[in-house]
Amino acid sequence: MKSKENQNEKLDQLNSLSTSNENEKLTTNQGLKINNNQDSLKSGERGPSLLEDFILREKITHFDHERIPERIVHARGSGAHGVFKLNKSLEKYTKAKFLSEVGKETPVFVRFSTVAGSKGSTDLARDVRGFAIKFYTEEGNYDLVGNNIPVFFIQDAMKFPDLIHAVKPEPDNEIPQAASAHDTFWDFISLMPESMHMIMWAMSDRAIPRSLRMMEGFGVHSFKFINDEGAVHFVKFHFKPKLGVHSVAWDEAQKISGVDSDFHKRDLWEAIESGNFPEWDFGVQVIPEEDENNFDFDLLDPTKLVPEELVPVQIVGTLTLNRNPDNFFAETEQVAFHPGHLVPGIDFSNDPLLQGRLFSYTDTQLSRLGSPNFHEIPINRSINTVHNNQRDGHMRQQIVKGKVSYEPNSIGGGCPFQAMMKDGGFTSQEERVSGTKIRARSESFVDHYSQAKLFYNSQSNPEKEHIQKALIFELSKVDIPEIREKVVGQLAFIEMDLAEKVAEKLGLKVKKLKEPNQSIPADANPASLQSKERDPKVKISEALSMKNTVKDTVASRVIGFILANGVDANAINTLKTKLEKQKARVDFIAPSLAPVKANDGSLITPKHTLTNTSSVCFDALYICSGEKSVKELLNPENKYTVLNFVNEAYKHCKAIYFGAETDAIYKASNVNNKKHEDPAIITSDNKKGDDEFIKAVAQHRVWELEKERNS
Ligand code: HDE
Repeated sequence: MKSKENQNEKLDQLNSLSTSNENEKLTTNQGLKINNNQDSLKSGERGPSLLEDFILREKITHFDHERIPERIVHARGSGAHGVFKLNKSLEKYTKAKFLSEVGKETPVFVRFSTVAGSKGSTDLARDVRGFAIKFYTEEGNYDLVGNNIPVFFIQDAMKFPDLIHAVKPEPDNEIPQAASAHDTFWDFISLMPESMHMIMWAMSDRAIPRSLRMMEGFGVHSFKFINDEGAVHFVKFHFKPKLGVHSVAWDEAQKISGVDSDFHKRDLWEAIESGNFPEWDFGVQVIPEEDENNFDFDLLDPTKLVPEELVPVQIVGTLTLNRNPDNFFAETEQVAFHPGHLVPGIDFSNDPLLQGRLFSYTDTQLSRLGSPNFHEIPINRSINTVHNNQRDGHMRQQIVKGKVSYEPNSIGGGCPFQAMMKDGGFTSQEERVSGTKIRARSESFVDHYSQAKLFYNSQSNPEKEHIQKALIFELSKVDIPEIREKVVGQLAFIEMDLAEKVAEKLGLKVKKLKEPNQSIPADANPASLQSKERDPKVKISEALSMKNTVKDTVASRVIGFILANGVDANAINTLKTKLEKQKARVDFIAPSLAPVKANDGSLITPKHTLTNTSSVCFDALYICSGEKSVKELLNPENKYTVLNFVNEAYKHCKAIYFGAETDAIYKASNVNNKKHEDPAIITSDNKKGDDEFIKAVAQHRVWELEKERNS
């Protein structure tokens, strides 16, 4: 019923565009009312068009320039507005007002993205996800431009263009799109031991999230907090999703890319529209400046994380996304983030990757948005009024009055004045810096494998298997055998068992490398050449495994109800009410879009047909009760599709509920004949019902039964 209402609402909206305000007439960009928007001006009805047709030319010229260059990385994105609320003051560590006053609410705009693919590429690529937040604070905009993975591939900004060139489609034939499974990426990686920790994350299920709402966010680099007294602490930023961190299976990801390449974008949009607002706990790991050198890794090295066992994450705030953009281009496309958009109380560390970023982001906006006035685009405007002597430039919006555009001045009464520190004037940390001018890397960056090991060893068995399979998939797409061999050689430094399992499927023998990067001259700094492992304090970290994530909610999960005429209305309504009470969503899937007549005569409007969607778009399936319905679902026209739904959901470790009288479907599917105690398969036989099903949906998947389900 709901979907019918939605349809009507949509029609109303469409109609309202033409009828809502009769006084709103079509005009040119100069405000001239247009009398005919159907035909161009011609010399005779069948004659050539006239050059003087300024209305046609304005319309087409604007159209010709509708596209702007897409982001060089993170081109594909989805954004939303929201609010950041502080629940616990960090005043002890930082003078940033939005982190000091308990209860304070700061408006935000968040943009999630994939990295490698172009703007029109699929959401479900195996990739890192960007997690960029613009906080519109009263002290100016603060941007936290992070990722869903807490470390990065490289240690120094110098290598970023190389990394991105390697992962992007190959330059001769522009293949493959939004995929790292190709020669140039793995060629680069095979020669970059420092990337191995990140590779473990990127090959894990973190790189194929179920939803943008179910990913963690990390600031990645160490930043600095500065308090009122000038005391300095290092800080790592974390966002932990209240729905838990969940992912799809790789087979599923590939299929979603075909069925709905906007899967994440749509999921975020629909969750917000339905009032299921995505939420994250915001937390910080705070480290006193004097402890900087007390770790078995360098805090400035972006290929390292700070294990939560060493420094716990203090949860201090909540990030909630509660409003979709009104216009994708104006907001999500034109939003311009920059790690250098700071507020007093937060500063950079000397992480050499972060330092390079500080230059890059303004530069890229200049070519992407085309003007130094990108801060005047509504989505980028600070809520604190901007006063300065910058003037002019492309597309200037602000009309500044008066003669003065310099400082100091008397003519303008000295305005605008510099702000004292007590007025919130920004000052950088007074840091003593001395050193030889040198193009080199610190020896303290030299351990490339310990944390790769930490991550791999912290995974559950199914997670480890997924990493192995991802590596096998990726490397099997690499054409040059030597590259595969070298990567396997790198893996051997992480875990011999991992290297051997991958090698076996590639038909290789493991050869441990001696000098991983032979392309770097021998007199270059040794830090980038070899790895000297340290003995890390933490060998297993629970926070790194998704096994330990939140699994007690079905909120915003999408459950597909498969049904046909004669279905048991009562059973459907009972389960649907229970699920919706817990904020899950129910979608009806039927052989056609014609309303389904239930056994009590009521009509149910399907949202999908069996053929316009697929089980990969749902978190769980309910095969609705009713003998007649089952008969129709198993007729020759529907049988294959229905069984495919069930078999795929089974393969992808989802919860499946076989309602009463659906035995024939159960028996014809792959679920049958398994001797297992599978908690996520609900049948009337195993005496389980609605409540067990809902519990199973909340668990997300039974990954531990994956082998059994696929055997
Ligand atoms: Fe970015 N990055 N990046 N990056 N990055 C961009 O800026 C760059 C890095 C990240 O939704 C670009 O506006 C360099 C790390 C996100 O609009 C560009 C280096 C992390 C987004 C750029 C890095 C990120 C970007 C492209 C190495 C995680 C999307 C368009 C020195 C902490 C923001 C743009 C959005 C975007 C440069 C490394 C995150 C070209 C040079 C590490 C989330 O300026």
